[in-house]
Amino acid sequence: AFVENLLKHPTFLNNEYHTKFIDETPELFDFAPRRDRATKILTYIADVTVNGHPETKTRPRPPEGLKTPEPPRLRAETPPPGTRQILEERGPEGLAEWMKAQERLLITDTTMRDGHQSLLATRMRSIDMIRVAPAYAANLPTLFSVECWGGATFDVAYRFLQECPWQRLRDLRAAMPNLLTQMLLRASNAVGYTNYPDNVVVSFVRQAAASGVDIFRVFDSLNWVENMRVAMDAVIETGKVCEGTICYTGDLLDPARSKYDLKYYVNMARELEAAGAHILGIKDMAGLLKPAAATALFTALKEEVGLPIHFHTHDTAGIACGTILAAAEAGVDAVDCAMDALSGNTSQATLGTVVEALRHTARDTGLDIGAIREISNYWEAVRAHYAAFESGLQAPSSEVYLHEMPGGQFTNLKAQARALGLEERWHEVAEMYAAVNRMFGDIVKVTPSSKVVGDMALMMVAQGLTPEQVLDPEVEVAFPDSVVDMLRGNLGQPPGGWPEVLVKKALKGETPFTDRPGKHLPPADLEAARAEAEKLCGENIDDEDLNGYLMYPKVFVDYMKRHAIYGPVRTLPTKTFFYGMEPGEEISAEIDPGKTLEIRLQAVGETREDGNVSVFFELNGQPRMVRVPNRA
Ligand code: BTN
Ligand code: 3PY
Ligand code: ZN
Repeated sequence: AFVENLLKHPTFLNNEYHTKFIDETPELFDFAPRRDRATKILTYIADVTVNGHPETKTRPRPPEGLKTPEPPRLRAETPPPGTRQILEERGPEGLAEWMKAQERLLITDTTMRDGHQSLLATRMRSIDMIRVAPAYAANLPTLFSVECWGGATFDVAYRFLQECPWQRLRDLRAAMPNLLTQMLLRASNAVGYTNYPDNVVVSFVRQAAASGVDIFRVFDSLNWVENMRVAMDAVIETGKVCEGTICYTGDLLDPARSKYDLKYYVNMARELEAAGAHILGIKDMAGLLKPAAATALFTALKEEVGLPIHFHTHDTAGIACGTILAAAEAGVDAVDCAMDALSGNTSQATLGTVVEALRHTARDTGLDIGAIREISNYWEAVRAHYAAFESGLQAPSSEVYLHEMPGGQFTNLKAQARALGLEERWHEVAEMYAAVNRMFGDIVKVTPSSKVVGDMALMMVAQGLTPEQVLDPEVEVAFPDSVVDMLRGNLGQPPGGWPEVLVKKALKGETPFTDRPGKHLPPADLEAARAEAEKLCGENIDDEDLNGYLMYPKVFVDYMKRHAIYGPVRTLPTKTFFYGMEPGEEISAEIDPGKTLEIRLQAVGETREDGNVSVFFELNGQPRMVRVPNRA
C-alpha cells in the first residue's frame, strides 16, 4: 500500500521525488500492511534500471560484462582456532600477554574498513565483504584481526548503501568465528562528527560489543586522553579489548616542531596505559611517520610502556612498507595492512608485500601468501564494481608531508573542492590546509578535527582570504559552523588550548568551554529517543536501531523510510544495486537464509503519458510487473 500511495502521489509523479518528499509526506506511512519484500526489491531494481542510481550515474562506469566476484575455495571445513579463541579463553589481558610473546609480526587486515574508506569513498557494500569472510576464517586463521567496522563505514551504510551497519557486523562476526573483529571508535565522537552525551557513548559501545566487535581502537581527534576515558571504560567493562590509541602527527625528528616530540608520545602512551588500555595503538592516519622516526618511536615506547603495540599507517607518500619494516625491527607487535588489491596510495601498506618482505626473518608473519593472493584476487574483482567511486589519484605523493591530511579525508576533500569549482586549485587548498593547521595552533588532524580544518581551508580558498585577514579584527569573516563549534570547545581541548585571538574573533566574545564536553552535555533519555524514532519510522525500534538513531537521527530515519519502500536491497549483487539490470539478465538475492529470489528482467516498457514505466520481471519463474516513474 505504501508504494502504491507513493507512486500515485502527485509530487512523486511530477518527477520531484526525492527522499525529502518522503520525510515531508508522513501520510504515506498510514497504510498497512506493507508490500512483500520481493515486490519492494523489484521496485528498487526497476527504479534504478529506469532512472539510474543517483550516486553512480554521472560517474565512470565499470567495464562491460563484469561477473559477480567468486570468493576463494575454503581450505578447511571448519575454521581453525585463532585469536578470537585466545580472547575467549584468556580475556583481554591474556590476549595482550600472548601478543607480546609472539616473535612473528602480527597482521591486521583493514580492507573491509579503512581500505575502501580510503580508496572507494567508503562505498563497499556488505555483501562483497560477507561473501569472502569465510575464506578469511578458513584460509588465513593466523591473522591477528580484521578491521571491518566503525569509522565512516557506519553512517555511509545507512546514508548511501541503504543497509544496516549492525547487520553487517553480525554477519561478519558469524562468518569469522575464529578471528578478532576490530572497529575504529572516535572516543566521545563515537562514529559521528561531534561529541555525544556520555550515556550515548556507553550505550553505543555496549551494543557494538554485543553485536560482534572484539577490539575497539579508541582515539580522540585532539589526542585528549581525558576525553577518551568514557569510551575506554565502557569497552573495558564489556570484557572486550581496549586499544587506547595515540594519533601521530607532525614529525617527531623535526626540532622545529617540538610540540609533538618523542616525549609527547611517550607521555600520552603512559596516560593510556594508566587509563587501562590493553593494547597501545599508534594511529598514523595521514602516513606521516617516516622510517627513522618509527625506529625512535617504537624503540622508546617498547622501553617505556608494558603494553603490546599496534601500528596503523597509510601509504599516501609511498613509504608505508618501509616504515612498517622499521617498526617491526624496533619491536612493534602488530601492524595494519590492506589486501594488495585495496592497498597503496591513501590506503594501508600492501599486505602481501609486508608478508613477503619479512619472510625468513625473525619477524616472519607465517601467513600463507597463496591464500593472500586468492583473497586479493577476489578484492580485485570486487573493486572493479566500484569504478564510480575511484578517486583518480594516480600516484603516491610527498605533498602529504605538507598538508598532513588523513588518508580517509584526502579524496573526500578533493571531491568537495571539485564540487566548489576548486579542483584546478587543489594544490592551493593543500597549502591552505597546512596554513589553517598552523592558525589553529598545530593540532592533530583526524575525524572530526580534520573535517574542521578542511571546511576552513575550502572557505578561505573560495573567498580568497589569507590567514592574516582571518586573524585581523578589522576583517569580517563568516566562519564555518564546524569551526565555531570546535573553538567553542565542543570537540575538546588540544594541548595548550585553542589560540585566543581566533577564539575571540570566531565566538564574538562568547565564553568557550574548556572542560570535557561530556561533562556538561545532559544525558540522553534513551527510551524517549526510542519512542520518538518509532513514531518517525512507524515501526518498532530495537536496540541496534536505537543506537543508530542516537548517532544519526535524520540519516537513520531516512534509511528506515527507504527500507519500507525498497526492502532488503543489501542482498542484491553490487552491479544490480548501482546499475539495475539488462533485459534477459538473471540474478539471485538471498533475502533470508535459505530464501532466495531468482529474478530475471524480461523487458522495460515505454514511458506512458502519466510518466510511468512498466518493468516486466520473472520472479522465481512467475511473471511480475512493477511500475515506476521515469524521472529522467
Ligand atoms: C540514496 O538515496 O542515495 C540511496 C538509496 C537508493 C535511492 C533509490 S536509487 C533509485 C531511486 N532513484 C532515486 O533517486 N532514489 C531511489
Ligand atoms: C575515521 O575516523 O573514520 C578515520 O579513519 C580516521 O582516520
Ligand atoms: Zn587509517
